[in-house]
Amino acid sequence: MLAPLRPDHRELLAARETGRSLPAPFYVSPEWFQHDVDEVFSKQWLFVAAEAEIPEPGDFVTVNFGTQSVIVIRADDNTVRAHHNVCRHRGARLITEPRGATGTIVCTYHSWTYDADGHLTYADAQDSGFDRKCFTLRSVHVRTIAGLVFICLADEAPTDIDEVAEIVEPYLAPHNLAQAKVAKQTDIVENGNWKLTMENNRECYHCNGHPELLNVFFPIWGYSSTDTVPDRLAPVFNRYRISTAELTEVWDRYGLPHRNIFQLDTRPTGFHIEREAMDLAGESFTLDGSLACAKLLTDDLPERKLGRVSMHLQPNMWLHITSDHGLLFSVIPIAPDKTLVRTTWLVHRDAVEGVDYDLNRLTNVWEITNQQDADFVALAHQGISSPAYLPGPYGPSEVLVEAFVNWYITTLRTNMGVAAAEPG
Ligand code: 3BY
Ligand code: FES
Repeated sequence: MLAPLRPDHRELLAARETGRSLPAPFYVSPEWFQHDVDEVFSKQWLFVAAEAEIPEPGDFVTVNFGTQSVIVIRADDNTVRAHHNVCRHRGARLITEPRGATGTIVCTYHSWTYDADGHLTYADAQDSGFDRKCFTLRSVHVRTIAGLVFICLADEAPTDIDEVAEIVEPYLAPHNLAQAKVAKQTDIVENGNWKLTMENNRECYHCNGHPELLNVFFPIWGYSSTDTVPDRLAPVFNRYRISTAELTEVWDRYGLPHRNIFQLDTRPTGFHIEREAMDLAGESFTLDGSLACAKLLTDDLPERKLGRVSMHLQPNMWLHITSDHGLLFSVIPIAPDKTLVRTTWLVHRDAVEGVDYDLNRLTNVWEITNQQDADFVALAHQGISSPAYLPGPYGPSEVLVEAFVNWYITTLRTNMGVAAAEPG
């Protein structure tokens, strides 16, 4: 049974003013948290894993949020399947480990046994009329896009995922993430609401707080190449324009799409994808911008300097890909003030640690950046928890934050049947 929408919350949702951060209850109230779990995380497509995490049949990861748990497993035919992690006998959770490899899924309670497709293959001591076919695991929608695994828990998943895949696949597929291997994965629990984690990701207004990342990341969000930029950004913007012109030739030579596509708040599965130059050596997310992994992700794309492909997808992911590695981020809400941020570094399957890459050099800049971001998110959550908090205005460099918040409000209004209040 879903939590009912309190009248004051219905009013807040109807009346939300655009152009400003959200009123406090959206971030701190346990009821809103439950609405987010029920109406956003249980209904949208969620990024939950890289295919590289489950390369062989039988490899699985489990994804938990709220009271839900899902098994994402590679089947014998090499496709990825997702099932509710709930036994069809008397409901026990089947797999408690976060990841692993298994020939069959065996319930530890009474040993009902399922294959990777979810079929019940064994149930001891049943009547002669017992039909195993009636007790297949309840499946969850699953979709892979260029090596990224998405699930949707709704009975009817948003259908625009096919259009999104068609647009983003040509950007992502040349980087071979489906054939990559995981070099490292980290989990950070941020002390803030999941929306603050997403909002923080969607702007570089705070990027002076990321001196290491800023060596290579042009903080140009919200400006187009013809805009007049603030004085402090002028030198960096100049370098950005020159590198972009150089890289555009390279991208065109290899047929790599690079148009900036911004559909973050105009569709159910909102997304943004872009190909951008990077500063200094322009090759990778290292302190000097030079490669972190000598073996590039794609054998037939031998350019070290490709800049980055970046994608942002509502509600819970973003990624960056350079010529030598992929960096994937997924966000899972744990509590109103606790959010899991999972970061996965992917390199070429044959890249050898200590030979082709040094793990510390590969992960250093983003491990530092993630910690800085976690600190910002905690500060934001603390401030918003005070009765003194009032929603504040978004500036020009916060367009992606605004798009996230607008998408979130539209999604909630649609899913909860709440109309926007008449202005005035
Ligand atoms: O990863 C990102 O896309 C954002 C932008 C700058 C900082 N950051 C965490
Ligand atoms: Fe799973 Fe009984 S609850 S076998």
